[in-house]
Amino acid sequence: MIWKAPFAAVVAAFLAMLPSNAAQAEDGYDLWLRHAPLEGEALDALTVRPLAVVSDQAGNATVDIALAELRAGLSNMTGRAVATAAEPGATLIALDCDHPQIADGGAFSLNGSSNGLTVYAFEPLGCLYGAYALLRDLAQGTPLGEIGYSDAPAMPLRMLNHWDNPDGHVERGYAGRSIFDWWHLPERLDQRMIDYARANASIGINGVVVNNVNARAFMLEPRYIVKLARLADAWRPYGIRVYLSARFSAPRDIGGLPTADPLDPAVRAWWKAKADEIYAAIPDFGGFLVKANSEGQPGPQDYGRTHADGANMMAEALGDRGTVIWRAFVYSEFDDTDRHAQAYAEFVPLDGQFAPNVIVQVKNGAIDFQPREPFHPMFGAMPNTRLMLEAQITKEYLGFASHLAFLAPMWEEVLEADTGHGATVAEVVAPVGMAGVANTGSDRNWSGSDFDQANWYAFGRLAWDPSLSSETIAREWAAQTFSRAPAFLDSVVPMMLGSREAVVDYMTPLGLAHLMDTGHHYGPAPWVCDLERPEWNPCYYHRADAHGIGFDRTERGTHALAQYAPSVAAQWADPATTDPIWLLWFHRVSWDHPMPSGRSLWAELVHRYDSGVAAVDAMAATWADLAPYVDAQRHRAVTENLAIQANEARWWRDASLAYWQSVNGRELPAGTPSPAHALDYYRSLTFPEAPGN
Ligand code: BDP
Repeated sequence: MIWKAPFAAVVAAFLAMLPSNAAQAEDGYDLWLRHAPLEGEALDALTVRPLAVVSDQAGNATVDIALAELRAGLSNMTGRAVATAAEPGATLIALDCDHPQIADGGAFSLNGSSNGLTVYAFEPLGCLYGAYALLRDLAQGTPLGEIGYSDAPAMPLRMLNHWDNPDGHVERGYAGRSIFDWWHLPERLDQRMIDYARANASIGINGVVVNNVNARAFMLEPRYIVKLARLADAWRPYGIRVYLSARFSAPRDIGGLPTADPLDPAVRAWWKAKADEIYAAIPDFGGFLVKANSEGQPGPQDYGRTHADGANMMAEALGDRGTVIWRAFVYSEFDDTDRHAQAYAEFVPLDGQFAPNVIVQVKNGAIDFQPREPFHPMFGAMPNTRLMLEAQITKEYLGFASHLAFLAPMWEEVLEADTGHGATVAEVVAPVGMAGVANTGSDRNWSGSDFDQANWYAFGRLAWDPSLSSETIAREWAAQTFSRAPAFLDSVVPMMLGSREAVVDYMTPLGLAHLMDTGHHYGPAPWVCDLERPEWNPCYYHRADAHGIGFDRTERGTHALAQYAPSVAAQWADPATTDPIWLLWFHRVSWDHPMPSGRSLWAELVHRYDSGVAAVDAMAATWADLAPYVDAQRHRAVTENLAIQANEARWWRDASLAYWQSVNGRELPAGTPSPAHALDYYRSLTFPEAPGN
């Protein structure tokens, strides 16, 4: 078959000339780990000579994964077989995973030359992270010989929190059912569990809380411990430790005790025995995540004890084997102070009282994962407590999976914020870590939409290195996920970077918040004012009437602003000088309030809604132009989502404006289109079947 090789070469050359959408359809399952064929200089550097990938530490499970990833990735990228032993004259990629000069904790160094590249690390995990970093660099088109740098994770704990229930439902999940098949574990381990670990390890995630913070106590029973042990065994070589959300009342719920009082000796003994039982099965079990005395969950306050009493009791049970991650997301139906101020008020007085193996996990903002919130005032205010940042990757309040919103700019905004206590938020949490509420599900593309994969990716990358810019992350992700063509990236990256601001504009502009419909949080409902708990009502947050709109958190109002350091509070104290993005978060102003743009508040609000809608239309146009660079299946999927988003952005704008007009009795500025329907229409819409609730 002498014709075969030249014919194949001709075909390959022809295929290389075609835009990539002529290639096989893709469904997104491979995430950013597609390792698409290289071209040009990057390909030449890998194909001038035979390629070999080797390590003296082969045989170690983690090193073997690194070797297998490199061999498979390189062979995909080059279209050639990769040798598993050094051959004379080969380009050698070597893993040295026992190198004393590199730090532990996953650090690595990549040293490329024209002859090959060595990954240096102190331990196998560093080699694995180095291998993924190398693949990431190559997949972006960097020639092997130009790769040379050292890297190490900035934060020790980089974790995902799954709000997955044991029955497969995912609270605030918009990507299908849970990826965890508890029913068939431990006997059956789905391949998805390995692919999930790969994806996480490739972005440095090293901890996974497998179950919802609204936890079922039975997940601590022996039958679940064996299931969890199977996952722990599967993920260990990927550097991932498992954690459980623990229900505080478990000693009562499943332990047969009459109380869960943290100071009760029998309760303490129960948790100690439970911890021992878990460690016997999972020696590197990470620890417990606890949501206590929040939204109806049990906690130490049920017994007149503090959060520190509860957390320290569980920390004692774990000892130096693990960590208690105690959530600061608390607000109470019996507390009529501003919800914004409640977590700070409960936790800051406890500074210094938490055991060394307790971490307090603080949401990025003081309310609840809104499209935009100022950083939580607890950051920087508890210097003697280990604080960790909690971000939400799943888009509960940002349009679910169908709205394109790249969240790195939102997290970057928080991480870069100067707390006024001598550190940025990133500096406060860097010694501890970051947790992200996962957006994974059983959907083929994992996250319910192709672009939501970018948020999983961005979370991991920022937890690894919070100084990375959103732009760098977007570029990396888009190059690996879709196409490294410069023309594609120059267009898709700005589109991603502006996408979250578009959501802010059409949902909650100028510092408005929590205007989503009740329960499921799908769509607008600023008119809801009659729910039993005041802080569940959108009216509680916007406070709009004929005179004005906004929440006064200055000393004339709830004084929550005083929880920020003086230098920060000063920036937001005066409505005339407050950045408009925070205006209605901290101030109540009249509809005629003059804005820096020269418009009145009312005109500015209308303008922002219109900008948000226009931005979505612009994203759809940009994406349409990018069809030549993207396989048809994923291109169409994104196009369909953008059409949903365009409709829903208009719905948000129209419903919100119709409601504000009903309150302020004002006309829209000249030339502004009226809402498509009367307010009653928007109010009549109900969505009992909305997902994730
Ligand atoms: C809210 C979610 C709710 C979570 C809660 C939490 O609506 O489902 O249980 O946060 O973080 O945003 O505990």
